[in-house]
Amino acid sequence: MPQEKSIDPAALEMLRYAEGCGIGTAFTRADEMKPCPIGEAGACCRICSMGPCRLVGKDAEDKTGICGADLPTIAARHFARQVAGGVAAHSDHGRDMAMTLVAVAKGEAAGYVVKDEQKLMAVAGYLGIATAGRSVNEVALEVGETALAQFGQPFGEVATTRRATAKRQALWKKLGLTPRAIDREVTEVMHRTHEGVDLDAENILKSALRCSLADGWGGAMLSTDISDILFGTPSPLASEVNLGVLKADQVNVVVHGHEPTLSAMMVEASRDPELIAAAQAKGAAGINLAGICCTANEILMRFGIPPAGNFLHQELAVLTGAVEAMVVDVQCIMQALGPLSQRFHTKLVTTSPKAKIPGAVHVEFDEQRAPETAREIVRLAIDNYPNRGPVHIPDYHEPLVAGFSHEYLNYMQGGFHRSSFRPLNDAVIAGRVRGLAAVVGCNNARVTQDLAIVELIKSFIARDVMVVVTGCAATAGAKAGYLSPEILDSAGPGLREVMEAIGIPPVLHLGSCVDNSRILTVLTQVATEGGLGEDIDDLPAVGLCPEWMCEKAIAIGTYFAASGAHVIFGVGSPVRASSVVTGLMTSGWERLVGGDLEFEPDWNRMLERSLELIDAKRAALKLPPYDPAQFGDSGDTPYFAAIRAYLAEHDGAETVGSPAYPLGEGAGHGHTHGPGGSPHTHDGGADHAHGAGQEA
Ligand code: BF8
Ligand code: SF4
Repeated sequence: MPQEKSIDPAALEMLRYAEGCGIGTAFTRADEMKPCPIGEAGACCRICSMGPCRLVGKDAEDKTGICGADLPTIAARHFARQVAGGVAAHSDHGRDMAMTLVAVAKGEAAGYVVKDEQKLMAVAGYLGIATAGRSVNEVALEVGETALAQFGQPFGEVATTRRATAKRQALWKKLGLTPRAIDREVTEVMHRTHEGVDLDAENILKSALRCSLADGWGGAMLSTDISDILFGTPSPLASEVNLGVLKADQVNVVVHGHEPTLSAMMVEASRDPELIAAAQAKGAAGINLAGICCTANEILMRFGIPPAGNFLHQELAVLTGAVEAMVVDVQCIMQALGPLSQRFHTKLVTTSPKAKIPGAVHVEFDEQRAPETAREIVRLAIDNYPNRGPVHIPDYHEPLVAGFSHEYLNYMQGGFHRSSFRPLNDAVIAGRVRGLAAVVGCNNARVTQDLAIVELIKSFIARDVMVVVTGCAATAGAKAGYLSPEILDSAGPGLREVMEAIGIPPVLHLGSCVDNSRILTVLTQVATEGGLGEDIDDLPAVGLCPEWMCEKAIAIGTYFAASGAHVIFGVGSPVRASSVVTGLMTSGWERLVGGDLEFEPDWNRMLERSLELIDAKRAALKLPPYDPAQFGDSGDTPYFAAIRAYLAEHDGAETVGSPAYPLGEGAGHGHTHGPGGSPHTHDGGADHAHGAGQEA
């Protein structure tokens, strides 16, 4: 049934349209190809050519592969390799960011500058780099080189792990879990899980924990920090989301993938008056830039560019027939886009030497000539506009507020000079806020798109649990209207009162998947602010990844567990076949590091379990039990009144054809302007949003 495919009416409309055109998508391919039940549960080993060995049947836990490897070893090895794959992806992205920073500092990357000097100095501080009396570029060069050293240093430990609590750092040291160098941890997991090396499931999983920390507290954290340095630390801005952000009368360019380097240049290119004039000469009203997946989050957070959707929307965007160019870099890009784009006029443009797709045009991104590359791609899209066939854009676009960073949350709670998390901690202590939930991660074609994500967000805020979101889960929440300030009305009275007082919405978009590192530093500050214990494992907080799909999600879940958080994934467990490994990752890890990783396909049970975990932490902290009737209704603050008034008046996204502010100001106001500055706003000219606050 189509309605089982997605809760998003735009997706459902496009799936009906695809069916009419006789075109398959990931949604239909998921029906046609069932997952292999052996591999899915972690019971298949294909590490050497004596296999693949499949340990199945009622006595599977007593069987071994040809080499004698048992089910715990096989499941743990496969899981560890998934972690290593995810860490490699995030960290290689982080490395590219560091390379760009070095090139900028040396004056070799035209078009880029250090946009957020304050963040540069803060990062220099974490890395132990002197800043006094040095130029911005000198500091930037040393920050970039120090960041690069974290990948391959022969001795020492990954420097950014020093941002964890002292207690956590000591625990990691005691357990031998402190990552030494990012690449080394990935390599070591690959070595240990090679045929005939580490054959003890518990020991294999320990290496997976250490490897994951090289991501969250290493590669991903550096990626976030350097992106903030180069493109600005996010602060709140308004935009809109879903396929309806595509414009029937404009040249639509969709950027898809993960890295902000090229997409930031695409923002600039698509605002270029010369290129806009070229688009007009072809009969288009302008150039419209939109995003998919985490590239969308990167340029939403800093430039207000509207996301056209999350992971499962990539094919649907091409199906609209309105996309002149889909420009991809790395990660989460379906090969299906190659043949699909050839059935439409869409030019699929690959840009990374690491990621080519049959059927695509390759325009290689080179940071030394980034603005030219971006302009070349926009030109290609403009030239493609006259080739358009029939266009079908579903008319759904929801307003949203995004752009929350750790720095901004600090600012909101105490101003520039007295920044703190005191108001939030006090609210949790008093029970106005029951706890915190991070809802993150992917779409997965095996489950109803966005359903579990949106139901969890909705259920949490109604129960006074504050929610932070990243990645495709953030886009899912936004499409369903949960990132609109209007949603304050759906929050429980205690949460609502606090959010109004602080001046933030109950669901905070913290960015892309590498920006999950922001959640680590936020939790660390909450834990050290006072009154809620000493470390992340003391907090009434839980992490959820309801629709996990890829190895990066597994890496993220693992580093949150290793940092002390309880983590619950949806869909299904990749180690289900082994009760031993399941036990090691739940009670075993909880004893070891205070956090754990559980898998629960039913979102209702994910919710129950989350609330149980949150309430248990409250009890352990001797906080008053959560009482939903304790706090009454509250009024509106001027902050929300202002956002509401803005949305009522402007109801629409920024389009790059009509910039309301020059690119150079993008997010540079992050630290210096306050919340008093209105959220980034733009003159949209978009028509009305549909399905606001739609229910699943
Ligand atoms: O890095 S949430 S589907 S786009 S992996 Fe991919 Fe998953 Fe989306 Fe972002 Ni994250
Ligand atoms: Fe089979 Fe062992 Fe080879 Fe794995 S490593 S495929 S269990 S023989």
